[in-house]
Amino acid sequence: MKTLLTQLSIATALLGIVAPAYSASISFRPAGQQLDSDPMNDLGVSVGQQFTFFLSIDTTGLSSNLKSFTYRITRDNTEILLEVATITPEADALFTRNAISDIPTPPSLTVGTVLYEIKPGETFAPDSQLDFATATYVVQPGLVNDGLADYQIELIEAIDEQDNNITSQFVTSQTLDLQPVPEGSSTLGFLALGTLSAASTLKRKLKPSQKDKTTVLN
Ligand SMILES: [Ca+2]
Ligand SMILES: [Ca+2]
Repeated sequence: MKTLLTQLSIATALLGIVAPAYSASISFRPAGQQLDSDPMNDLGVSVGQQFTFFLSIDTTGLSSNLKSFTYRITRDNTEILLEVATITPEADALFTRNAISDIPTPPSLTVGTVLYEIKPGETFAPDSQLDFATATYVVQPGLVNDGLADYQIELIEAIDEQDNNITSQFVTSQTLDLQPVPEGSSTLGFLALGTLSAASTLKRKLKPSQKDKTTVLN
């Protein structure tokens, strides 16, 4: 039984590499990975580094079209500072984006709340995945490995076409602890890494020219 469970978890992990989102969810990439003993996922970055989160909504398993969703981003300004956040062209074709509030919260957090509403005549069907926003940050001198969330997304409310609140059908939150990486490993921070093997493969492939290209694309 234990072997079967191990195989199942390995299979799940493998599936996760191909299709990270396997149920209705709100999420971001890079999701990081476990780099230490505290339970939160970690991402190694360097002070001064610019990087981009890709925010995604997944409606796998829902039974009705999604009409609107409201989410909250909490970020720690001592470790990462927001440069710019924008709706993606793909999402802009379907949704209107309304920034509801962006509130500094002592000692160092800012909490942003955003509402996406489907445009008239458009639909966002079940079993769809959409990168709906990008958010570019610069890593700050306060970067530290403290096991606390530096970046968190929470789905506050999801409403379907029949005006039902379907929030409970989603995986509604994800967190990440940014932390320093040793010299020479900073390229890891540019990537969404699922596994250590993926990390080593990608790290080998990441030539300086590609790194520059990544930055420009962001
Ligand atoms: Ca951790
Ligand atoms: Ca941190």
